[in-house]
Parts: sequence; structure tokens; C-alpha cells
Amino acid sequence: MIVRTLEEIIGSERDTRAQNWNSRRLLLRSDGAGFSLHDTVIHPGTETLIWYRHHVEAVYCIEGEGEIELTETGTVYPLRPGTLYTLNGHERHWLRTPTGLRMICVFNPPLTGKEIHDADGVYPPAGA
Ligand code: 9YT
Repeated sequence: MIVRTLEEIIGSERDTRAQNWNSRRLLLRSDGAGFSLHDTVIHPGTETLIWYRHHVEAVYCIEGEGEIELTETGTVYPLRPGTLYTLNGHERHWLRTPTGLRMICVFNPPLTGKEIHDADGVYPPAGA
């Protein structure tokens, strides 16, 4: 059994900072749960290109307003607290927020640690 608090993650090596977001990684592959679980804060006024080619991500918005736009179709989905999206087709997309967002994110396969997006918005495959 694993019990952790956000307070002990913040400022630790599990608190991963990128230009547009902070990801507080509550569970990682080394925890052996089969998925990773993150409390992610997206900074206000940002636009981020994301493409999880090697992972499926589920994202549940709990604070803030924003949108995702699929690059292939131009389809835009508004985000607000209570909205879930799941990139089960590895959809490449823009994530935009004027207000900032707080999201609970699950990755399968689980992230290993310090992944941040490359220039294409991709995280490397697990084990790479
Ligand atoms: C929504 C999203 O994918 N944001 C980027 C960070 C990611 N959630 C992560 O690594 O925790």
C-alpha cells in the first residue's frame, strides 16, 4: 500500500517543472501500480503542443478553464471543472488556457520520472 500527500510531493524530485506546467507525480512506474497518476498545474496564458505517441493519457479537469484543439481535424473541446478527456487515439493537440488549469492525469504505460515534452510534444516510450 502506498500513501502520499501532495504536500510531500511539492518541491521533491517528483515535482516536474516544464515551461508551461508543473506535474506533481504522485505515482510513477517504479511504484508498480501499472499506471502513473499526476496532479498537473497548467500555467495561465499558455499554449502547449502535446502528442502522446507512446502513451494513453486520461485528463480530468478540477480547476480553471481552457480548451484542447485536435491538430488533425481542428475540433475544439472546451475544458472546465468536471470535464474528462482521454487521448486513447494518441491525438496530437494544442492545450490552451487563459486562466490556468489543474488536472488529474493518468498515464498508461506509466511515466518513469522526469519526462517533459520534446519539440513535437512527445514523451519517449517507457524504458527508452
Ligand atoms: C494535460 C497534460 O498532458 N499536461 C502536460 C503534463 C502531463 N499531464 C504530465 O506529465 O503530468
